[in-house]
Amino acid sequence: MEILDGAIVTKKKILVTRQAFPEIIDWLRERFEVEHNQETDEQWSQDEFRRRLAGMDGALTAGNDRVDAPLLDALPQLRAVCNMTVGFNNFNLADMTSRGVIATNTSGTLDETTADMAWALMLAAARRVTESERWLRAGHWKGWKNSQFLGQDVHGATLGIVGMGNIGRAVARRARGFSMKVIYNNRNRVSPEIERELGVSYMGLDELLAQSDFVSVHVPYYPEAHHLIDARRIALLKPTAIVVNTARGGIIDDAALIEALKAGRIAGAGLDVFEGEPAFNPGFTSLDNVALAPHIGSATRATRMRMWKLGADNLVSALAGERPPNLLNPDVWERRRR
Ligand code: 8YV
Repeated sequence: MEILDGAIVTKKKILVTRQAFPEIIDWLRERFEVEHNQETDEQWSQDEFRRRLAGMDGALTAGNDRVDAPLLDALPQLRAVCNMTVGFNNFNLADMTSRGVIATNTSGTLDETTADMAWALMLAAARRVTESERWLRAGHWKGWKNSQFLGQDVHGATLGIVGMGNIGRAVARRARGFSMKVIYNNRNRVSPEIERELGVSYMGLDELLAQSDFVSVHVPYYPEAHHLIDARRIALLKPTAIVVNTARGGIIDDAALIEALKAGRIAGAGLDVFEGEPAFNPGFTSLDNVALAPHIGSATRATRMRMWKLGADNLVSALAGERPPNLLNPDVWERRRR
């Protein structure tokens, strides 16, 4: 509650589910009554999430906070859930829409940063950077040898990009500096102008996998994308191929990927995301030919700040009755306007 020009104004209540930068919490506090998770930053169980959301008008959420019918039915006062992430596979959009709950994401905030990470993993896997560092730290280096950690050239190779959205395009632009041939697959072929500008050619997914030296995955997770790259498709890859995933766990069949890596049927992988993360298939840890990272694709201070700020802006708009900039379910909005 706040007194404004002598009148008592009740601030709306919001929940911030993960630890945000303090200036974001301060900014939100000027506008809302804020409950947060600043101290622990632990992922709450679904029960705890529901309990903490009781009485809230809105929430600022991260990628693991599941919002679906069972949760929403217990929270009839909830008006808006705003992800501070680009991916929104934690939302059941149909459930949110049918209950009139606004959903937003933060598209456009992390494209270049995630593209940088895809390249970091591609180069690390190709040049065996993490593997050779482990070996060096373990004290094995006794001197130079011609055959030590022979890797693969990235420059001049063929890069297959699966998913030509904003991040896929940012990856393609970087490939120019490496003189790569870039082929891509996407649900919808992009316009000839964009293909020309990026210097990329469209290809069916199977053919792309068979032709690529490097494959980088940039499709969002949606039900049909589950195991898009499965055992059959992994078998199409060249024995020298390296696969990079900075998109979402579950798009690649991790067990099939591990089999292929173990058997040397492909050369390597660079992975920032895993099926069932933060748990992940323990088979990866004993493989030398994979560079692994704990979902840090967007993890730079500047980018995370942009994500939080845009997520907060969306929440402020949504709860002020203004159309939020990154509205994911316009039907809810249309219904409210009528
Ligand atoms: C987030 C992401 O860090 O925005 C996304 O879709 O995958 C990441 O950048 C993560 O989802 C936070 O939960």
